[in-house]
Amino acid sequence: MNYTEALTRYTANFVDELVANGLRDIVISPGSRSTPLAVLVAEHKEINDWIVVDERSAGYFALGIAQATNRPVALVCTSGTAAANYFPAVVESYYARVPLLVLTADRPHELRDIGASQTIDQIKMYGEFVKSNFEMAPPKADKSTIHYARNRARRAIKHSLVDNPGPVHVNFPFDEPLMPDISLKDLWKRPANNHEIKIFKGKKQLDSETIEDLVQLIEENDNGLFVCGPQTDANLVNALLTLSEKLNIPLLTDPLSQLRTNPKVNRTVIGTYDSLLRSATIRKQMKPDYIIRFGAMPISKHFSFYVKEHAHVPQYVVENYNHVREPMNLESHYILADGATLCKELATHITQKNGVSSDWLEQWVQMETTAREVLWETHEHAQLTEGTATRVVLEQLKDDSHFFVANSMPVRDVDTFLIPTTKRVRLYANRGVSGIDGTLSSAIGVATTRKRVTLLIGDLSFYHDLNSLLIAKRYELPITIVLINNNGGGIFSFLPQAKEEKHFEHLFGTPLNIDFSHAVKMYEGSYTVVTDEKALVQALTESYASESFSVIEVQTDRVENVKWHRKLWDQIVTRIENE
Ligand SMILES: Cc1ncc(C[n+]2csc(CCOP(=O)(O)OP(=O)(O)O)c2C)c(N)n1
Repeated sequence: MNYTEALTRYTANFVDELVANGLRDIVISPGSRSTPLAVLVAEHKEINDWIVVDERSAGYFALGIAQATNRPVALVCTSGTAAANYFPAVVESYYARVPLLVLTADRPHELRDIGASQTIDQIKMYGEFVKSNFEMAPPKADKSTIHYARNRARRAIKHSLVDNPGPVHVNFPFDEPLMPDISLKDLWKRPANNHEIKIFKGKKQLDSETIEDLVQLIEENDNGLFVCGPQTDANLVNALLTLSEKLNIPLLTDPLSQLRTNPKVNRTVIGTYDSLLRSATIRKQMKPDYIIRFGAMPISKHFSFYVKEHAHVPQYVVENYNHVREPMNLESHYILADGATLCKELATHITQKNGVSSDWLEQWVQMETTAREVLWETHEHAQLTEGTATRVVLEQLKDDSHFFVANSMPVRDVDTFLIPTTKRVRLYANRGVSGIDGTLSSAIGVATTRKRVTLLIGDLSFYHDLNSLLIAKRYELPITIVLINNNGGGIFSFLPQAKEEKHFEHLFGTPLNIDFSHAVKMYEGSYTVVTDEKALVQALTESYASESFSVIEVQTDRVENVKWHRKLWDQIVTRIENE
C-alpha cells in the first residue's frame, strides 16, 4: 500500500469515528498541511463543514456551535501560528466547560525542531488549558493502526465530554504528498464489530446522612437563600424552580442561569437583586441564615459584596465535579453532586416547610416588585440610553429564540433589565474568561441552528471581531446585532480610573472614531442607526423578518451613561427604602 492510500484510510477512519461518536460540525481554516483532514471532512456526507479563514474567529465560532448544540465541535487547521490563533477560544472553552476538538496538522517528526518552515512545537501547545493532548502516530493503514486511529477519535470525543466538558487537542504528523485519494474503494466502510466506548455514568448523589444535614438546615432556618449563577442544565432549571416554589425560598437568578426566561418562572425567582444589593442597608437587613449556590459565580458584583459581608453565614457551593467555582475565598462548604438530583432529593425529603410562605420570601418579593416597577417605567419617545435599549431588546425577544450577550456593560445591563419572563429564551455569553474577543463569532456560531439570534454588543467588542461578519454573510445566518456604540470602553467610566482625567481617555476610554456602516456594507449586511425606542422596535421587527444579518446601532455617550445608570439604581433603592 502506498503512502497516499495509508494517509487517506488512516485519516478517513479517524474522521468517520468522530461522526460515529456524535460529531456533526467541523470548522476548517484553509492550509496545506491540513489537506488530508480538510478534504476527508469535506467528503464525509454526515458532516457540516464550515470554512472560516481567520483561526481566532473559527475557534470562537466553533464554541458558539458547541454551546447551541450541546455537542462537541471540531476545528481543523494547518501548522504554526494557525494553531496558535485558536488559543483564546481554547481557553474560553476550558473555563466555560464547552466541548471542543482541536485537530492541528503538523510536520512529520523528522522535520520538527530543525528550522522547517511554518513549524512550531505543537505538542501540548495549549498547556493546562485542554483536558487532554494526543500526538497521533504517523499514518499507516494496517488493521491495528486503523483500530488505533478510530480509538483515538472516540477517546478524544469522550474526553471532551466526560466530567466537566472542555477542549481536547489532537496533533497530526502529515508527510507529503498531502492530497488524499478520495477515489479509493470502501473509504467510509466501518470495520465489522467497530468498538464503541460506552460510558456508564450516573448522576452524582449525596448519601442519606449528608442529605439529612441539608434537610435539617433548611427545615430549621426560615431565611434561606438559593442562588443560581451562569449555567445551562435544563434539568437544574426545572428542579430548582420546583424546589424553591415548594419551599417558598427566594431564588436569586443570574441572567445566564436560564432561570429568568422560562415558562415555569414563579414568584420565588428574584431577578433584580443586583440593583437591590447596591444598597448597603438592604444588604445588611437581608441577612440570610444560609446560602446554597448553583452554577458559576453570578455576574453581580453587589451580590459578591453581600456574600462577603455575611461571610459567617453558612454558604454551600454545588458542583458536579471538583473544580469548585468559589472566587470569594470564603469558608464555603462544597456539595459535590448533580444539582438537579440534589434539588429533587431535597424536595422529597423536606416535609416541614412544604408550601409554608415566609416573611423572608415576602420581603424579597416586595422589593422585586418595586424594582420592576421602576425598571418598567417607559419613555417611548425619549432618546435611547444603553439601559433603555437593553430593555427594549429584551422585551422584543421572540419566544423560543436565542439571545447572546457580550461582556463588559451589555451583560451587566442584561442583569439589570432582564425581568423574569415566561418567554423561553436561551441566553448565551462567553463568561468562561469574559474576554471581549470572539463574541461576534460565537454568536454567529449559535445562529448555525438557523433560529434567529439577537446579539447585544459594545463597539470595542464588535470591532475586535469584525472579521467574523464574513461567516454571517457567507452562510446567510440569521443574526440581529444590536451595537451599543459609546465610542470606546464604556465600562471603564464606572471605575475609579475614570477620575484620572489625564490618562483616562487615552488608556481606558479608547474611542475608535469609526463609522461601522462601511464595515457592515462590505459584508452586505443591513445597517440602521436608531435614536428612540419606537425606531428600535421597528428596526428589530424588520430585522426579524429579513433574511440577511442586520446591525442596529444605538449611539450613546459614556459619561451620560454612568450618570443615567446611577440615577436609576438610586431611584430603585430610594423607593424601596421609603416604602
Ligand atoms: C480580549 C480582552 N481584551 C481586553 C479586555 C478588557 N476589557 C474589558 S471590558 C473592555 C471594554 C469593552 O468595550 P465595549 O465592548 O465597547 O463595551 P462597553 O464597555 O462600552 O460596554 C475591555 C477592553 C477583555 N475583557 N478581553
